[in-house]
Amino acid sequence: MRVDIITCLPDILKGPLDESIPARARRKGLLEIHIHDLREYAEGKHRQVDDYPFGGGAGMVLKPEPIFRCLEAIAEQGDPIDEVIFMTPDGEVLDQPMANGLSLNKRLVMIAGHYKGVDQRVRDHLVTREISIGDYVLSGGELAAMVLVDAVARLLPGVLGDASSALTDSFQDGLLDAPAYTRPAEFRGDAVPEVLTSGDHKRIDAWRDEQRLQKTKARRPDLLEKRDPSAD
Ligand code: 6GU
Repeated sequence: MRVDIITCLPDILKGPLDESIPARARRKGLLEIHIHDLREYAEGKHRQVDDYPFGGGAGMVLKPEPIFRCLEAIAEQGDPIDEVIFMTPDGEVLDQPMANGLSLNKRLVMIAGHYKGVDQRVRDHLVTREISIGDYVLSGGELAAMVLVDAVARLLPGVLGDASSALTDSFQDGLLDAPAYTRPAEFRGDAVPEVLTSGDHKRIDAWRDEQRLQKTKARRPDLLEKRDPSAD
């Protein structure tokens, strides 16, 4: 998969994408990330990327011309673009099924804007999807774009070592994960549940299923209502 990210703050994005799962996906050649500094597509001595909102109000709005020019330059390279995603708190809220669906694409573009937004003509003419990462406001779309890249990158075939591990995640079948333990079997007087050291995989699976169900009931009953019964 290729992901192009359009931003005025390219430095924010560099660190996280050079670490952990996105970095592993890139090393394996399964993910290619191109970061585009919007300022390079802005004109004039000041290379201005934003301006005051027509009609007044607080905050600056990203100008349309640099974004159009940047996207046109991006579209000339590589495979056809599948989705142009604008990261915005008023978008569709990201969840696991959405990440699964996006991971099937060959090429995504993400636009990370200011929190006061972007000229509406960008949204009307370039953007094919608007995505939020939750019901709270961030100061820009960069961190949200990172979250989306990470959620998608770990689903690309071959990125995770154990092929089944993405499928057993919390949320992947609508339930939260069971508690996990590692050695030592007893730590400061607190022992690992006996079943996990029993070697009886049928019992272990049954215990985990029950733990997942109880945890989901207690913490996220909304997930049980939304759940697809065929997930069992
Ligand atoms: Cl995508 N952008 C911003 N600025 N804030 C957010 C968000 C996105 N998702 C949740 N809050």
